[in-house]
Amino acid sequence: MTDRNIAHDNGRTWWKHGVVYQIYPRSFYDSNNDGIGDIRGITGKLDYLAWLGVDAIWLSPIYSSPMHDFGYDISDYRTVDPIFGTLADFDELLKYAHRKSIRVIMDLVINHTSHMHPWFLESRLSKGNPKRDWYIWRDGNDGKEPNNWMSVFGGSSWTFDPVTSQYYLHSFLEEQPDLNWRNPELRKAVFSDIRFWLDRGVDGFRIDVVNWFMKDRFFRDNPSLFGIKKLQRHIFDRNRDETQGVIRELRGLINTYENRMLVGEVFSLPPGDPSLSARFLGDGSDSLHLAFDFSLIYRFWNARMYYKCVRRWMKKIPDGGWPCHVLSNHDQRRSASRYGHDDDGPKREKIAAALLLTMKGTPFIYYGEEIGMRNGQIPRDRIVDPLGKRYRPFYAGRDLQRTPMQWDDTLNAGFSESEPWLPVNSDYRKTNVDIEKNDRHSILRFYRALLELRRKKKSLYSGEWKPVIKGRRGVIAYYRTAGDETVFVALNFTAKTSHIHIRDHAQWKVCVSTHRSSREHFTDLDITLNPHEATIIERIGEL
Ligand code: TEU
Ligand code: CA
Repeated sequence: MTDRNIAHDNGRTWWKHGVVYQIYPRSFYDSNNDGIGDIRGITGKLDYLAWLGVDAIWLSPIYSSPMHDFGYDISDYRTVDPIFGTLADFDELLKYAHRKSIRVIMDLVINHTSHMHPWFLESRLSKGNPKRDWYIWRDGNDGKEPNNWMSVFGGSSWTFDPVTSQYYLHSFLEEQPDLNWRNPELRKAVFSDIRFWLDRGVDGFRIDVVNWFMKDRFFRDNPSLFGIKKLQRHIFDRNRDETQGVIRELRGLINTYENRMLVGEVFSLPPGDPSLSARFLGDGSDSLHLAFDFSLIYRFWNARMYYKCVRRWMKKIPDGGWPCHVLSNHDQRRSASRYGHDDDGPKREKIAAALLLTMKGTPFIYYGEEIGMRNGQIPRDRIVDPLGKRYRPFYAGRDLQRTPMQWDDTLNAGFSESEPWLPVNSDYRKTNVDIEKNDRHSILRFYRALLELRRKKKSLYSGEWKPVIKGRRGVIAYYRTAGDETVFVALNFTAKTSHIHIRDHAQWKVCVSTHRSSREHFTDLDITLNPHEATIIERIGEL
């Protein structure tokens, strides 16, 4: 693979210095007009992704699946679901993506499989089946579930199977039985499936619920949380230290290939403590390359809180580890919907984008975030997410953040010529790629400018982070430095002007800004920030 730029250090550190774009394949682009996005659809949009300037794409699962959880229930790790295309389509995507220096990361869902995976079909046949121990089976406790563990999708984690009169464990849906990671044969089988994709040339994996693999050997009851019976502290079915052993083994496998990476979804509730994620970074070479911290996703719009979140995360990163940052994903409300629906919303999107793309650490962009896509409106009878079906009308589920990508203002936002699997957001006539490409002030053009700057500036893609203003009066400001290159980032989270004055006797010039032209120069950091201004300047000399 040829590299577009120096940010890649001959490919070895692309995952540190690049930017990853998450694609929910069902919703990106439909190449054959059956209403569902597919692999060829992604291949067809590689030019767009290269124009935008991302370095890698992560695909939510495209493997064979009965789709009870839209692909997060896998029935065969080595095939592509026909809804998305064929293995040949995938190889073609990989080839063309690599030609454009875009890496491809797959989702790896190995805490559980589908209940239709041949391993589980065998496992449930009899207690003596050789694959019995590949899943987690237990006798009932006085005619009830083996213990009190609760599924994140509601109800008990145990389902009774009349075939052998035992219960099996499922941390999610009953159609998603948990694998038994204590079984060495199971480990071998999964690792060999992983090798299948590494050998094809995929550049890495995003690992689903990486902190849930190992369960307590004694199946002890979880204690309750806040004294509420239905809420649990998941100390026995999640977050077990033993899981690190599995990850270390997996990293060992990954290390036998060149330039591949692992990013883990460390999911815990209640959210907000990054130390768990940090533990998965090990010493930088023995565990995951990257681990998500979702703290920002759960914060209200407030400079002080945002600063604290980022600071806490940065402080936890172990020596040799590397941070990453994310504003949204397919499970969470879209970031643009969190910043408010008044006129300030779109301005805040730009502030958040500037933070995401100028921080130290690998940024992840959720498809559509770059055009300011918001949560969709899904009528009750169109809800398909199992969570939405279970909890509506109190919680509409995750369909809202998975609506089709808005390409242009034609039928179905240019996503498909047929009725899409989820309705297109009604704002698609003004929020779409086509319109925003031609609008200098659009959020899309702002993302693109930031991505371009980040690629050019070593201080941004690999430098140190030195915070200066830590949320005081609604402003976050920091230096990014590498060698003698220095960039200064100023973000005004509020609707009021704010004055910064740091007497550093240096000369500065604007790189990217929501309010200023690149011709503007400063002497000293003497800037009056406009309401909702994000400005990035570079040091060009001494006074
Ligand atoms: O998510 C883990 C997870 O716990 C979330 O599902 C979360 O609880 C939920 O979205 C409520 O916000 C991963 C995947 O990202 C998710 O899409 C899958 O449904 C889940 O694992 C099971 O594989
Ligand atoms: Ca299709």
